[in-house]
Amino acid sequence: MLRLDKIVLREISLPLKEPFRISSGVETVRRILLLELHDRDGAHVWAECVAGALPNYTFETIDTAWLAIREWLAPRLLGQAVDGAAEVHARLATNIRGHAMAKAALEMGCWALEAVQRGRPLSRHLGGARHGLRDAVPTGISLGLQATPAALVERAEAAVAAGYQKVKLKIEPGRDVAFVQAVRAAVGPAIELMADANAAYTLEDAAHHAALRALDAYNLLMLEQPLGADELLGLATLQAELTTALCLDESITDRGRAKAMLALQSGRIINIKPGRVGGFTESLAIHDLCAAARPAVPVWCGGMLESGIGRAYNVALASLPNFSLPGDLSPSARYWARDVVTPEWTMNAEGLVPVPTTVPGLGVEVDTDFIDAITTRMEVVSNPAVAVAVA
Ligand code: OSB
Ligand code: MG
Repeated sequence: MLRLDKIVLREISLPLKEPFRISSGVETVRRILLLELHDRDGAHVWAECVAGALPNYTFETIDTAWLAIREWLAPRLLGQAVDGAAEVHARLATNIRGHAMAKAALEMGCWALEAVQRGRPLSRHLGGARHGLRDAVPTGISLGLQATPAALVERAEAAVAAGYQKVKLKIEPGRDVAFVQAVRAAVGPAIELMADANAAYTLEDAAHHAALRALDAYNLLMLEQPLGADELLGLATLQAELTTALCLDESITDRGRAKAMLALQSGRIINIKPGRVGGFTESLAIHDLCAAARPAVPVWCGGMLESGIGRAYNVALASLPNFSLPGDLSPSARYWARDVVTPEWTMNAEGLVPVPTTVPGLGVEVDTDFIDAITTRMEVVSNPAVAVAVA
């Protein structure tokens, strides 16, 4: 039983070590929305909303999420008895369209709160009775767009040397074939390489189409989201032309979209980001749907440049058995000079990130002093649902 009596929203500002550029925009200082969920029984957890500063990846932003949580979503939980975390998704989704990242932050926080209440690590609480939960998850790196192939090659070689099990290259029209070719030549045929276009191409442009076809020659593990999020038909056309498996990210906003992908054969792999699909209940549904498909559709856990708090949720999800490909789960030091958790997230030389399996909840301590120092705004939403600005 959950009964939230206070939700604290905070924005923190965390500078990336290096700007991260994708086809639709660049992040230099990550503005991150963190939540603290307090249950009436005294249990307390931190959660993270993965929305960015600008509506380039999806239409959600940190500001729309803040509004949605305060005005519409938090009031659906505060002061109310909820049987369990599995019930929260439906509560938040009914008659509130969209705002998946805002919903997910609250919903995933409820899963963690329930894990704390039951004294279980989040991974084991989420996994439930499933067999094959892992103690360490394989990770890949996502490399942002670079000015030259040489700059990308340098980063890809460093990633391989660090032990990453997969190297993902961001691409866009004009920065694609030559960049992928250079990296493939540098790292050799045995490295798992993939490209992610973040929806930058259209089949209506002959040059775009030709570039996507040309990428088929580099033995990519997959090509992620080459076309627009709503282009399931175009993606099916493209998939039929290519040997390379398409992986969908932006297109998969809920289990219905996953079913449509399977039916239309718009792709063969799904990148599950729990924030993008509205939380863990929907992530588990997509995971199970893909595991049951024939042939089974592999899934892997994507990333959104999360802080160490969001990372805890992703690592727990990625410990599920059908997360059979390396996730974008880089350790803290890849992004930040200092992370907001202790211990920071690490990866060993085999590219494995350990899954916390002993401590209840997230499995890392949140560094509240550091968070206080980098907080730029804060608001308490409490029961009764009265919003009070405190900073
Ligand atoms: O498309 O996977 C993506 C970051 C921001 C927005 C979209 C994406 C990404 C990444 C980063 O690829 C992965 C990471 O968190 O390391
Ligand atoms: Mg992506």
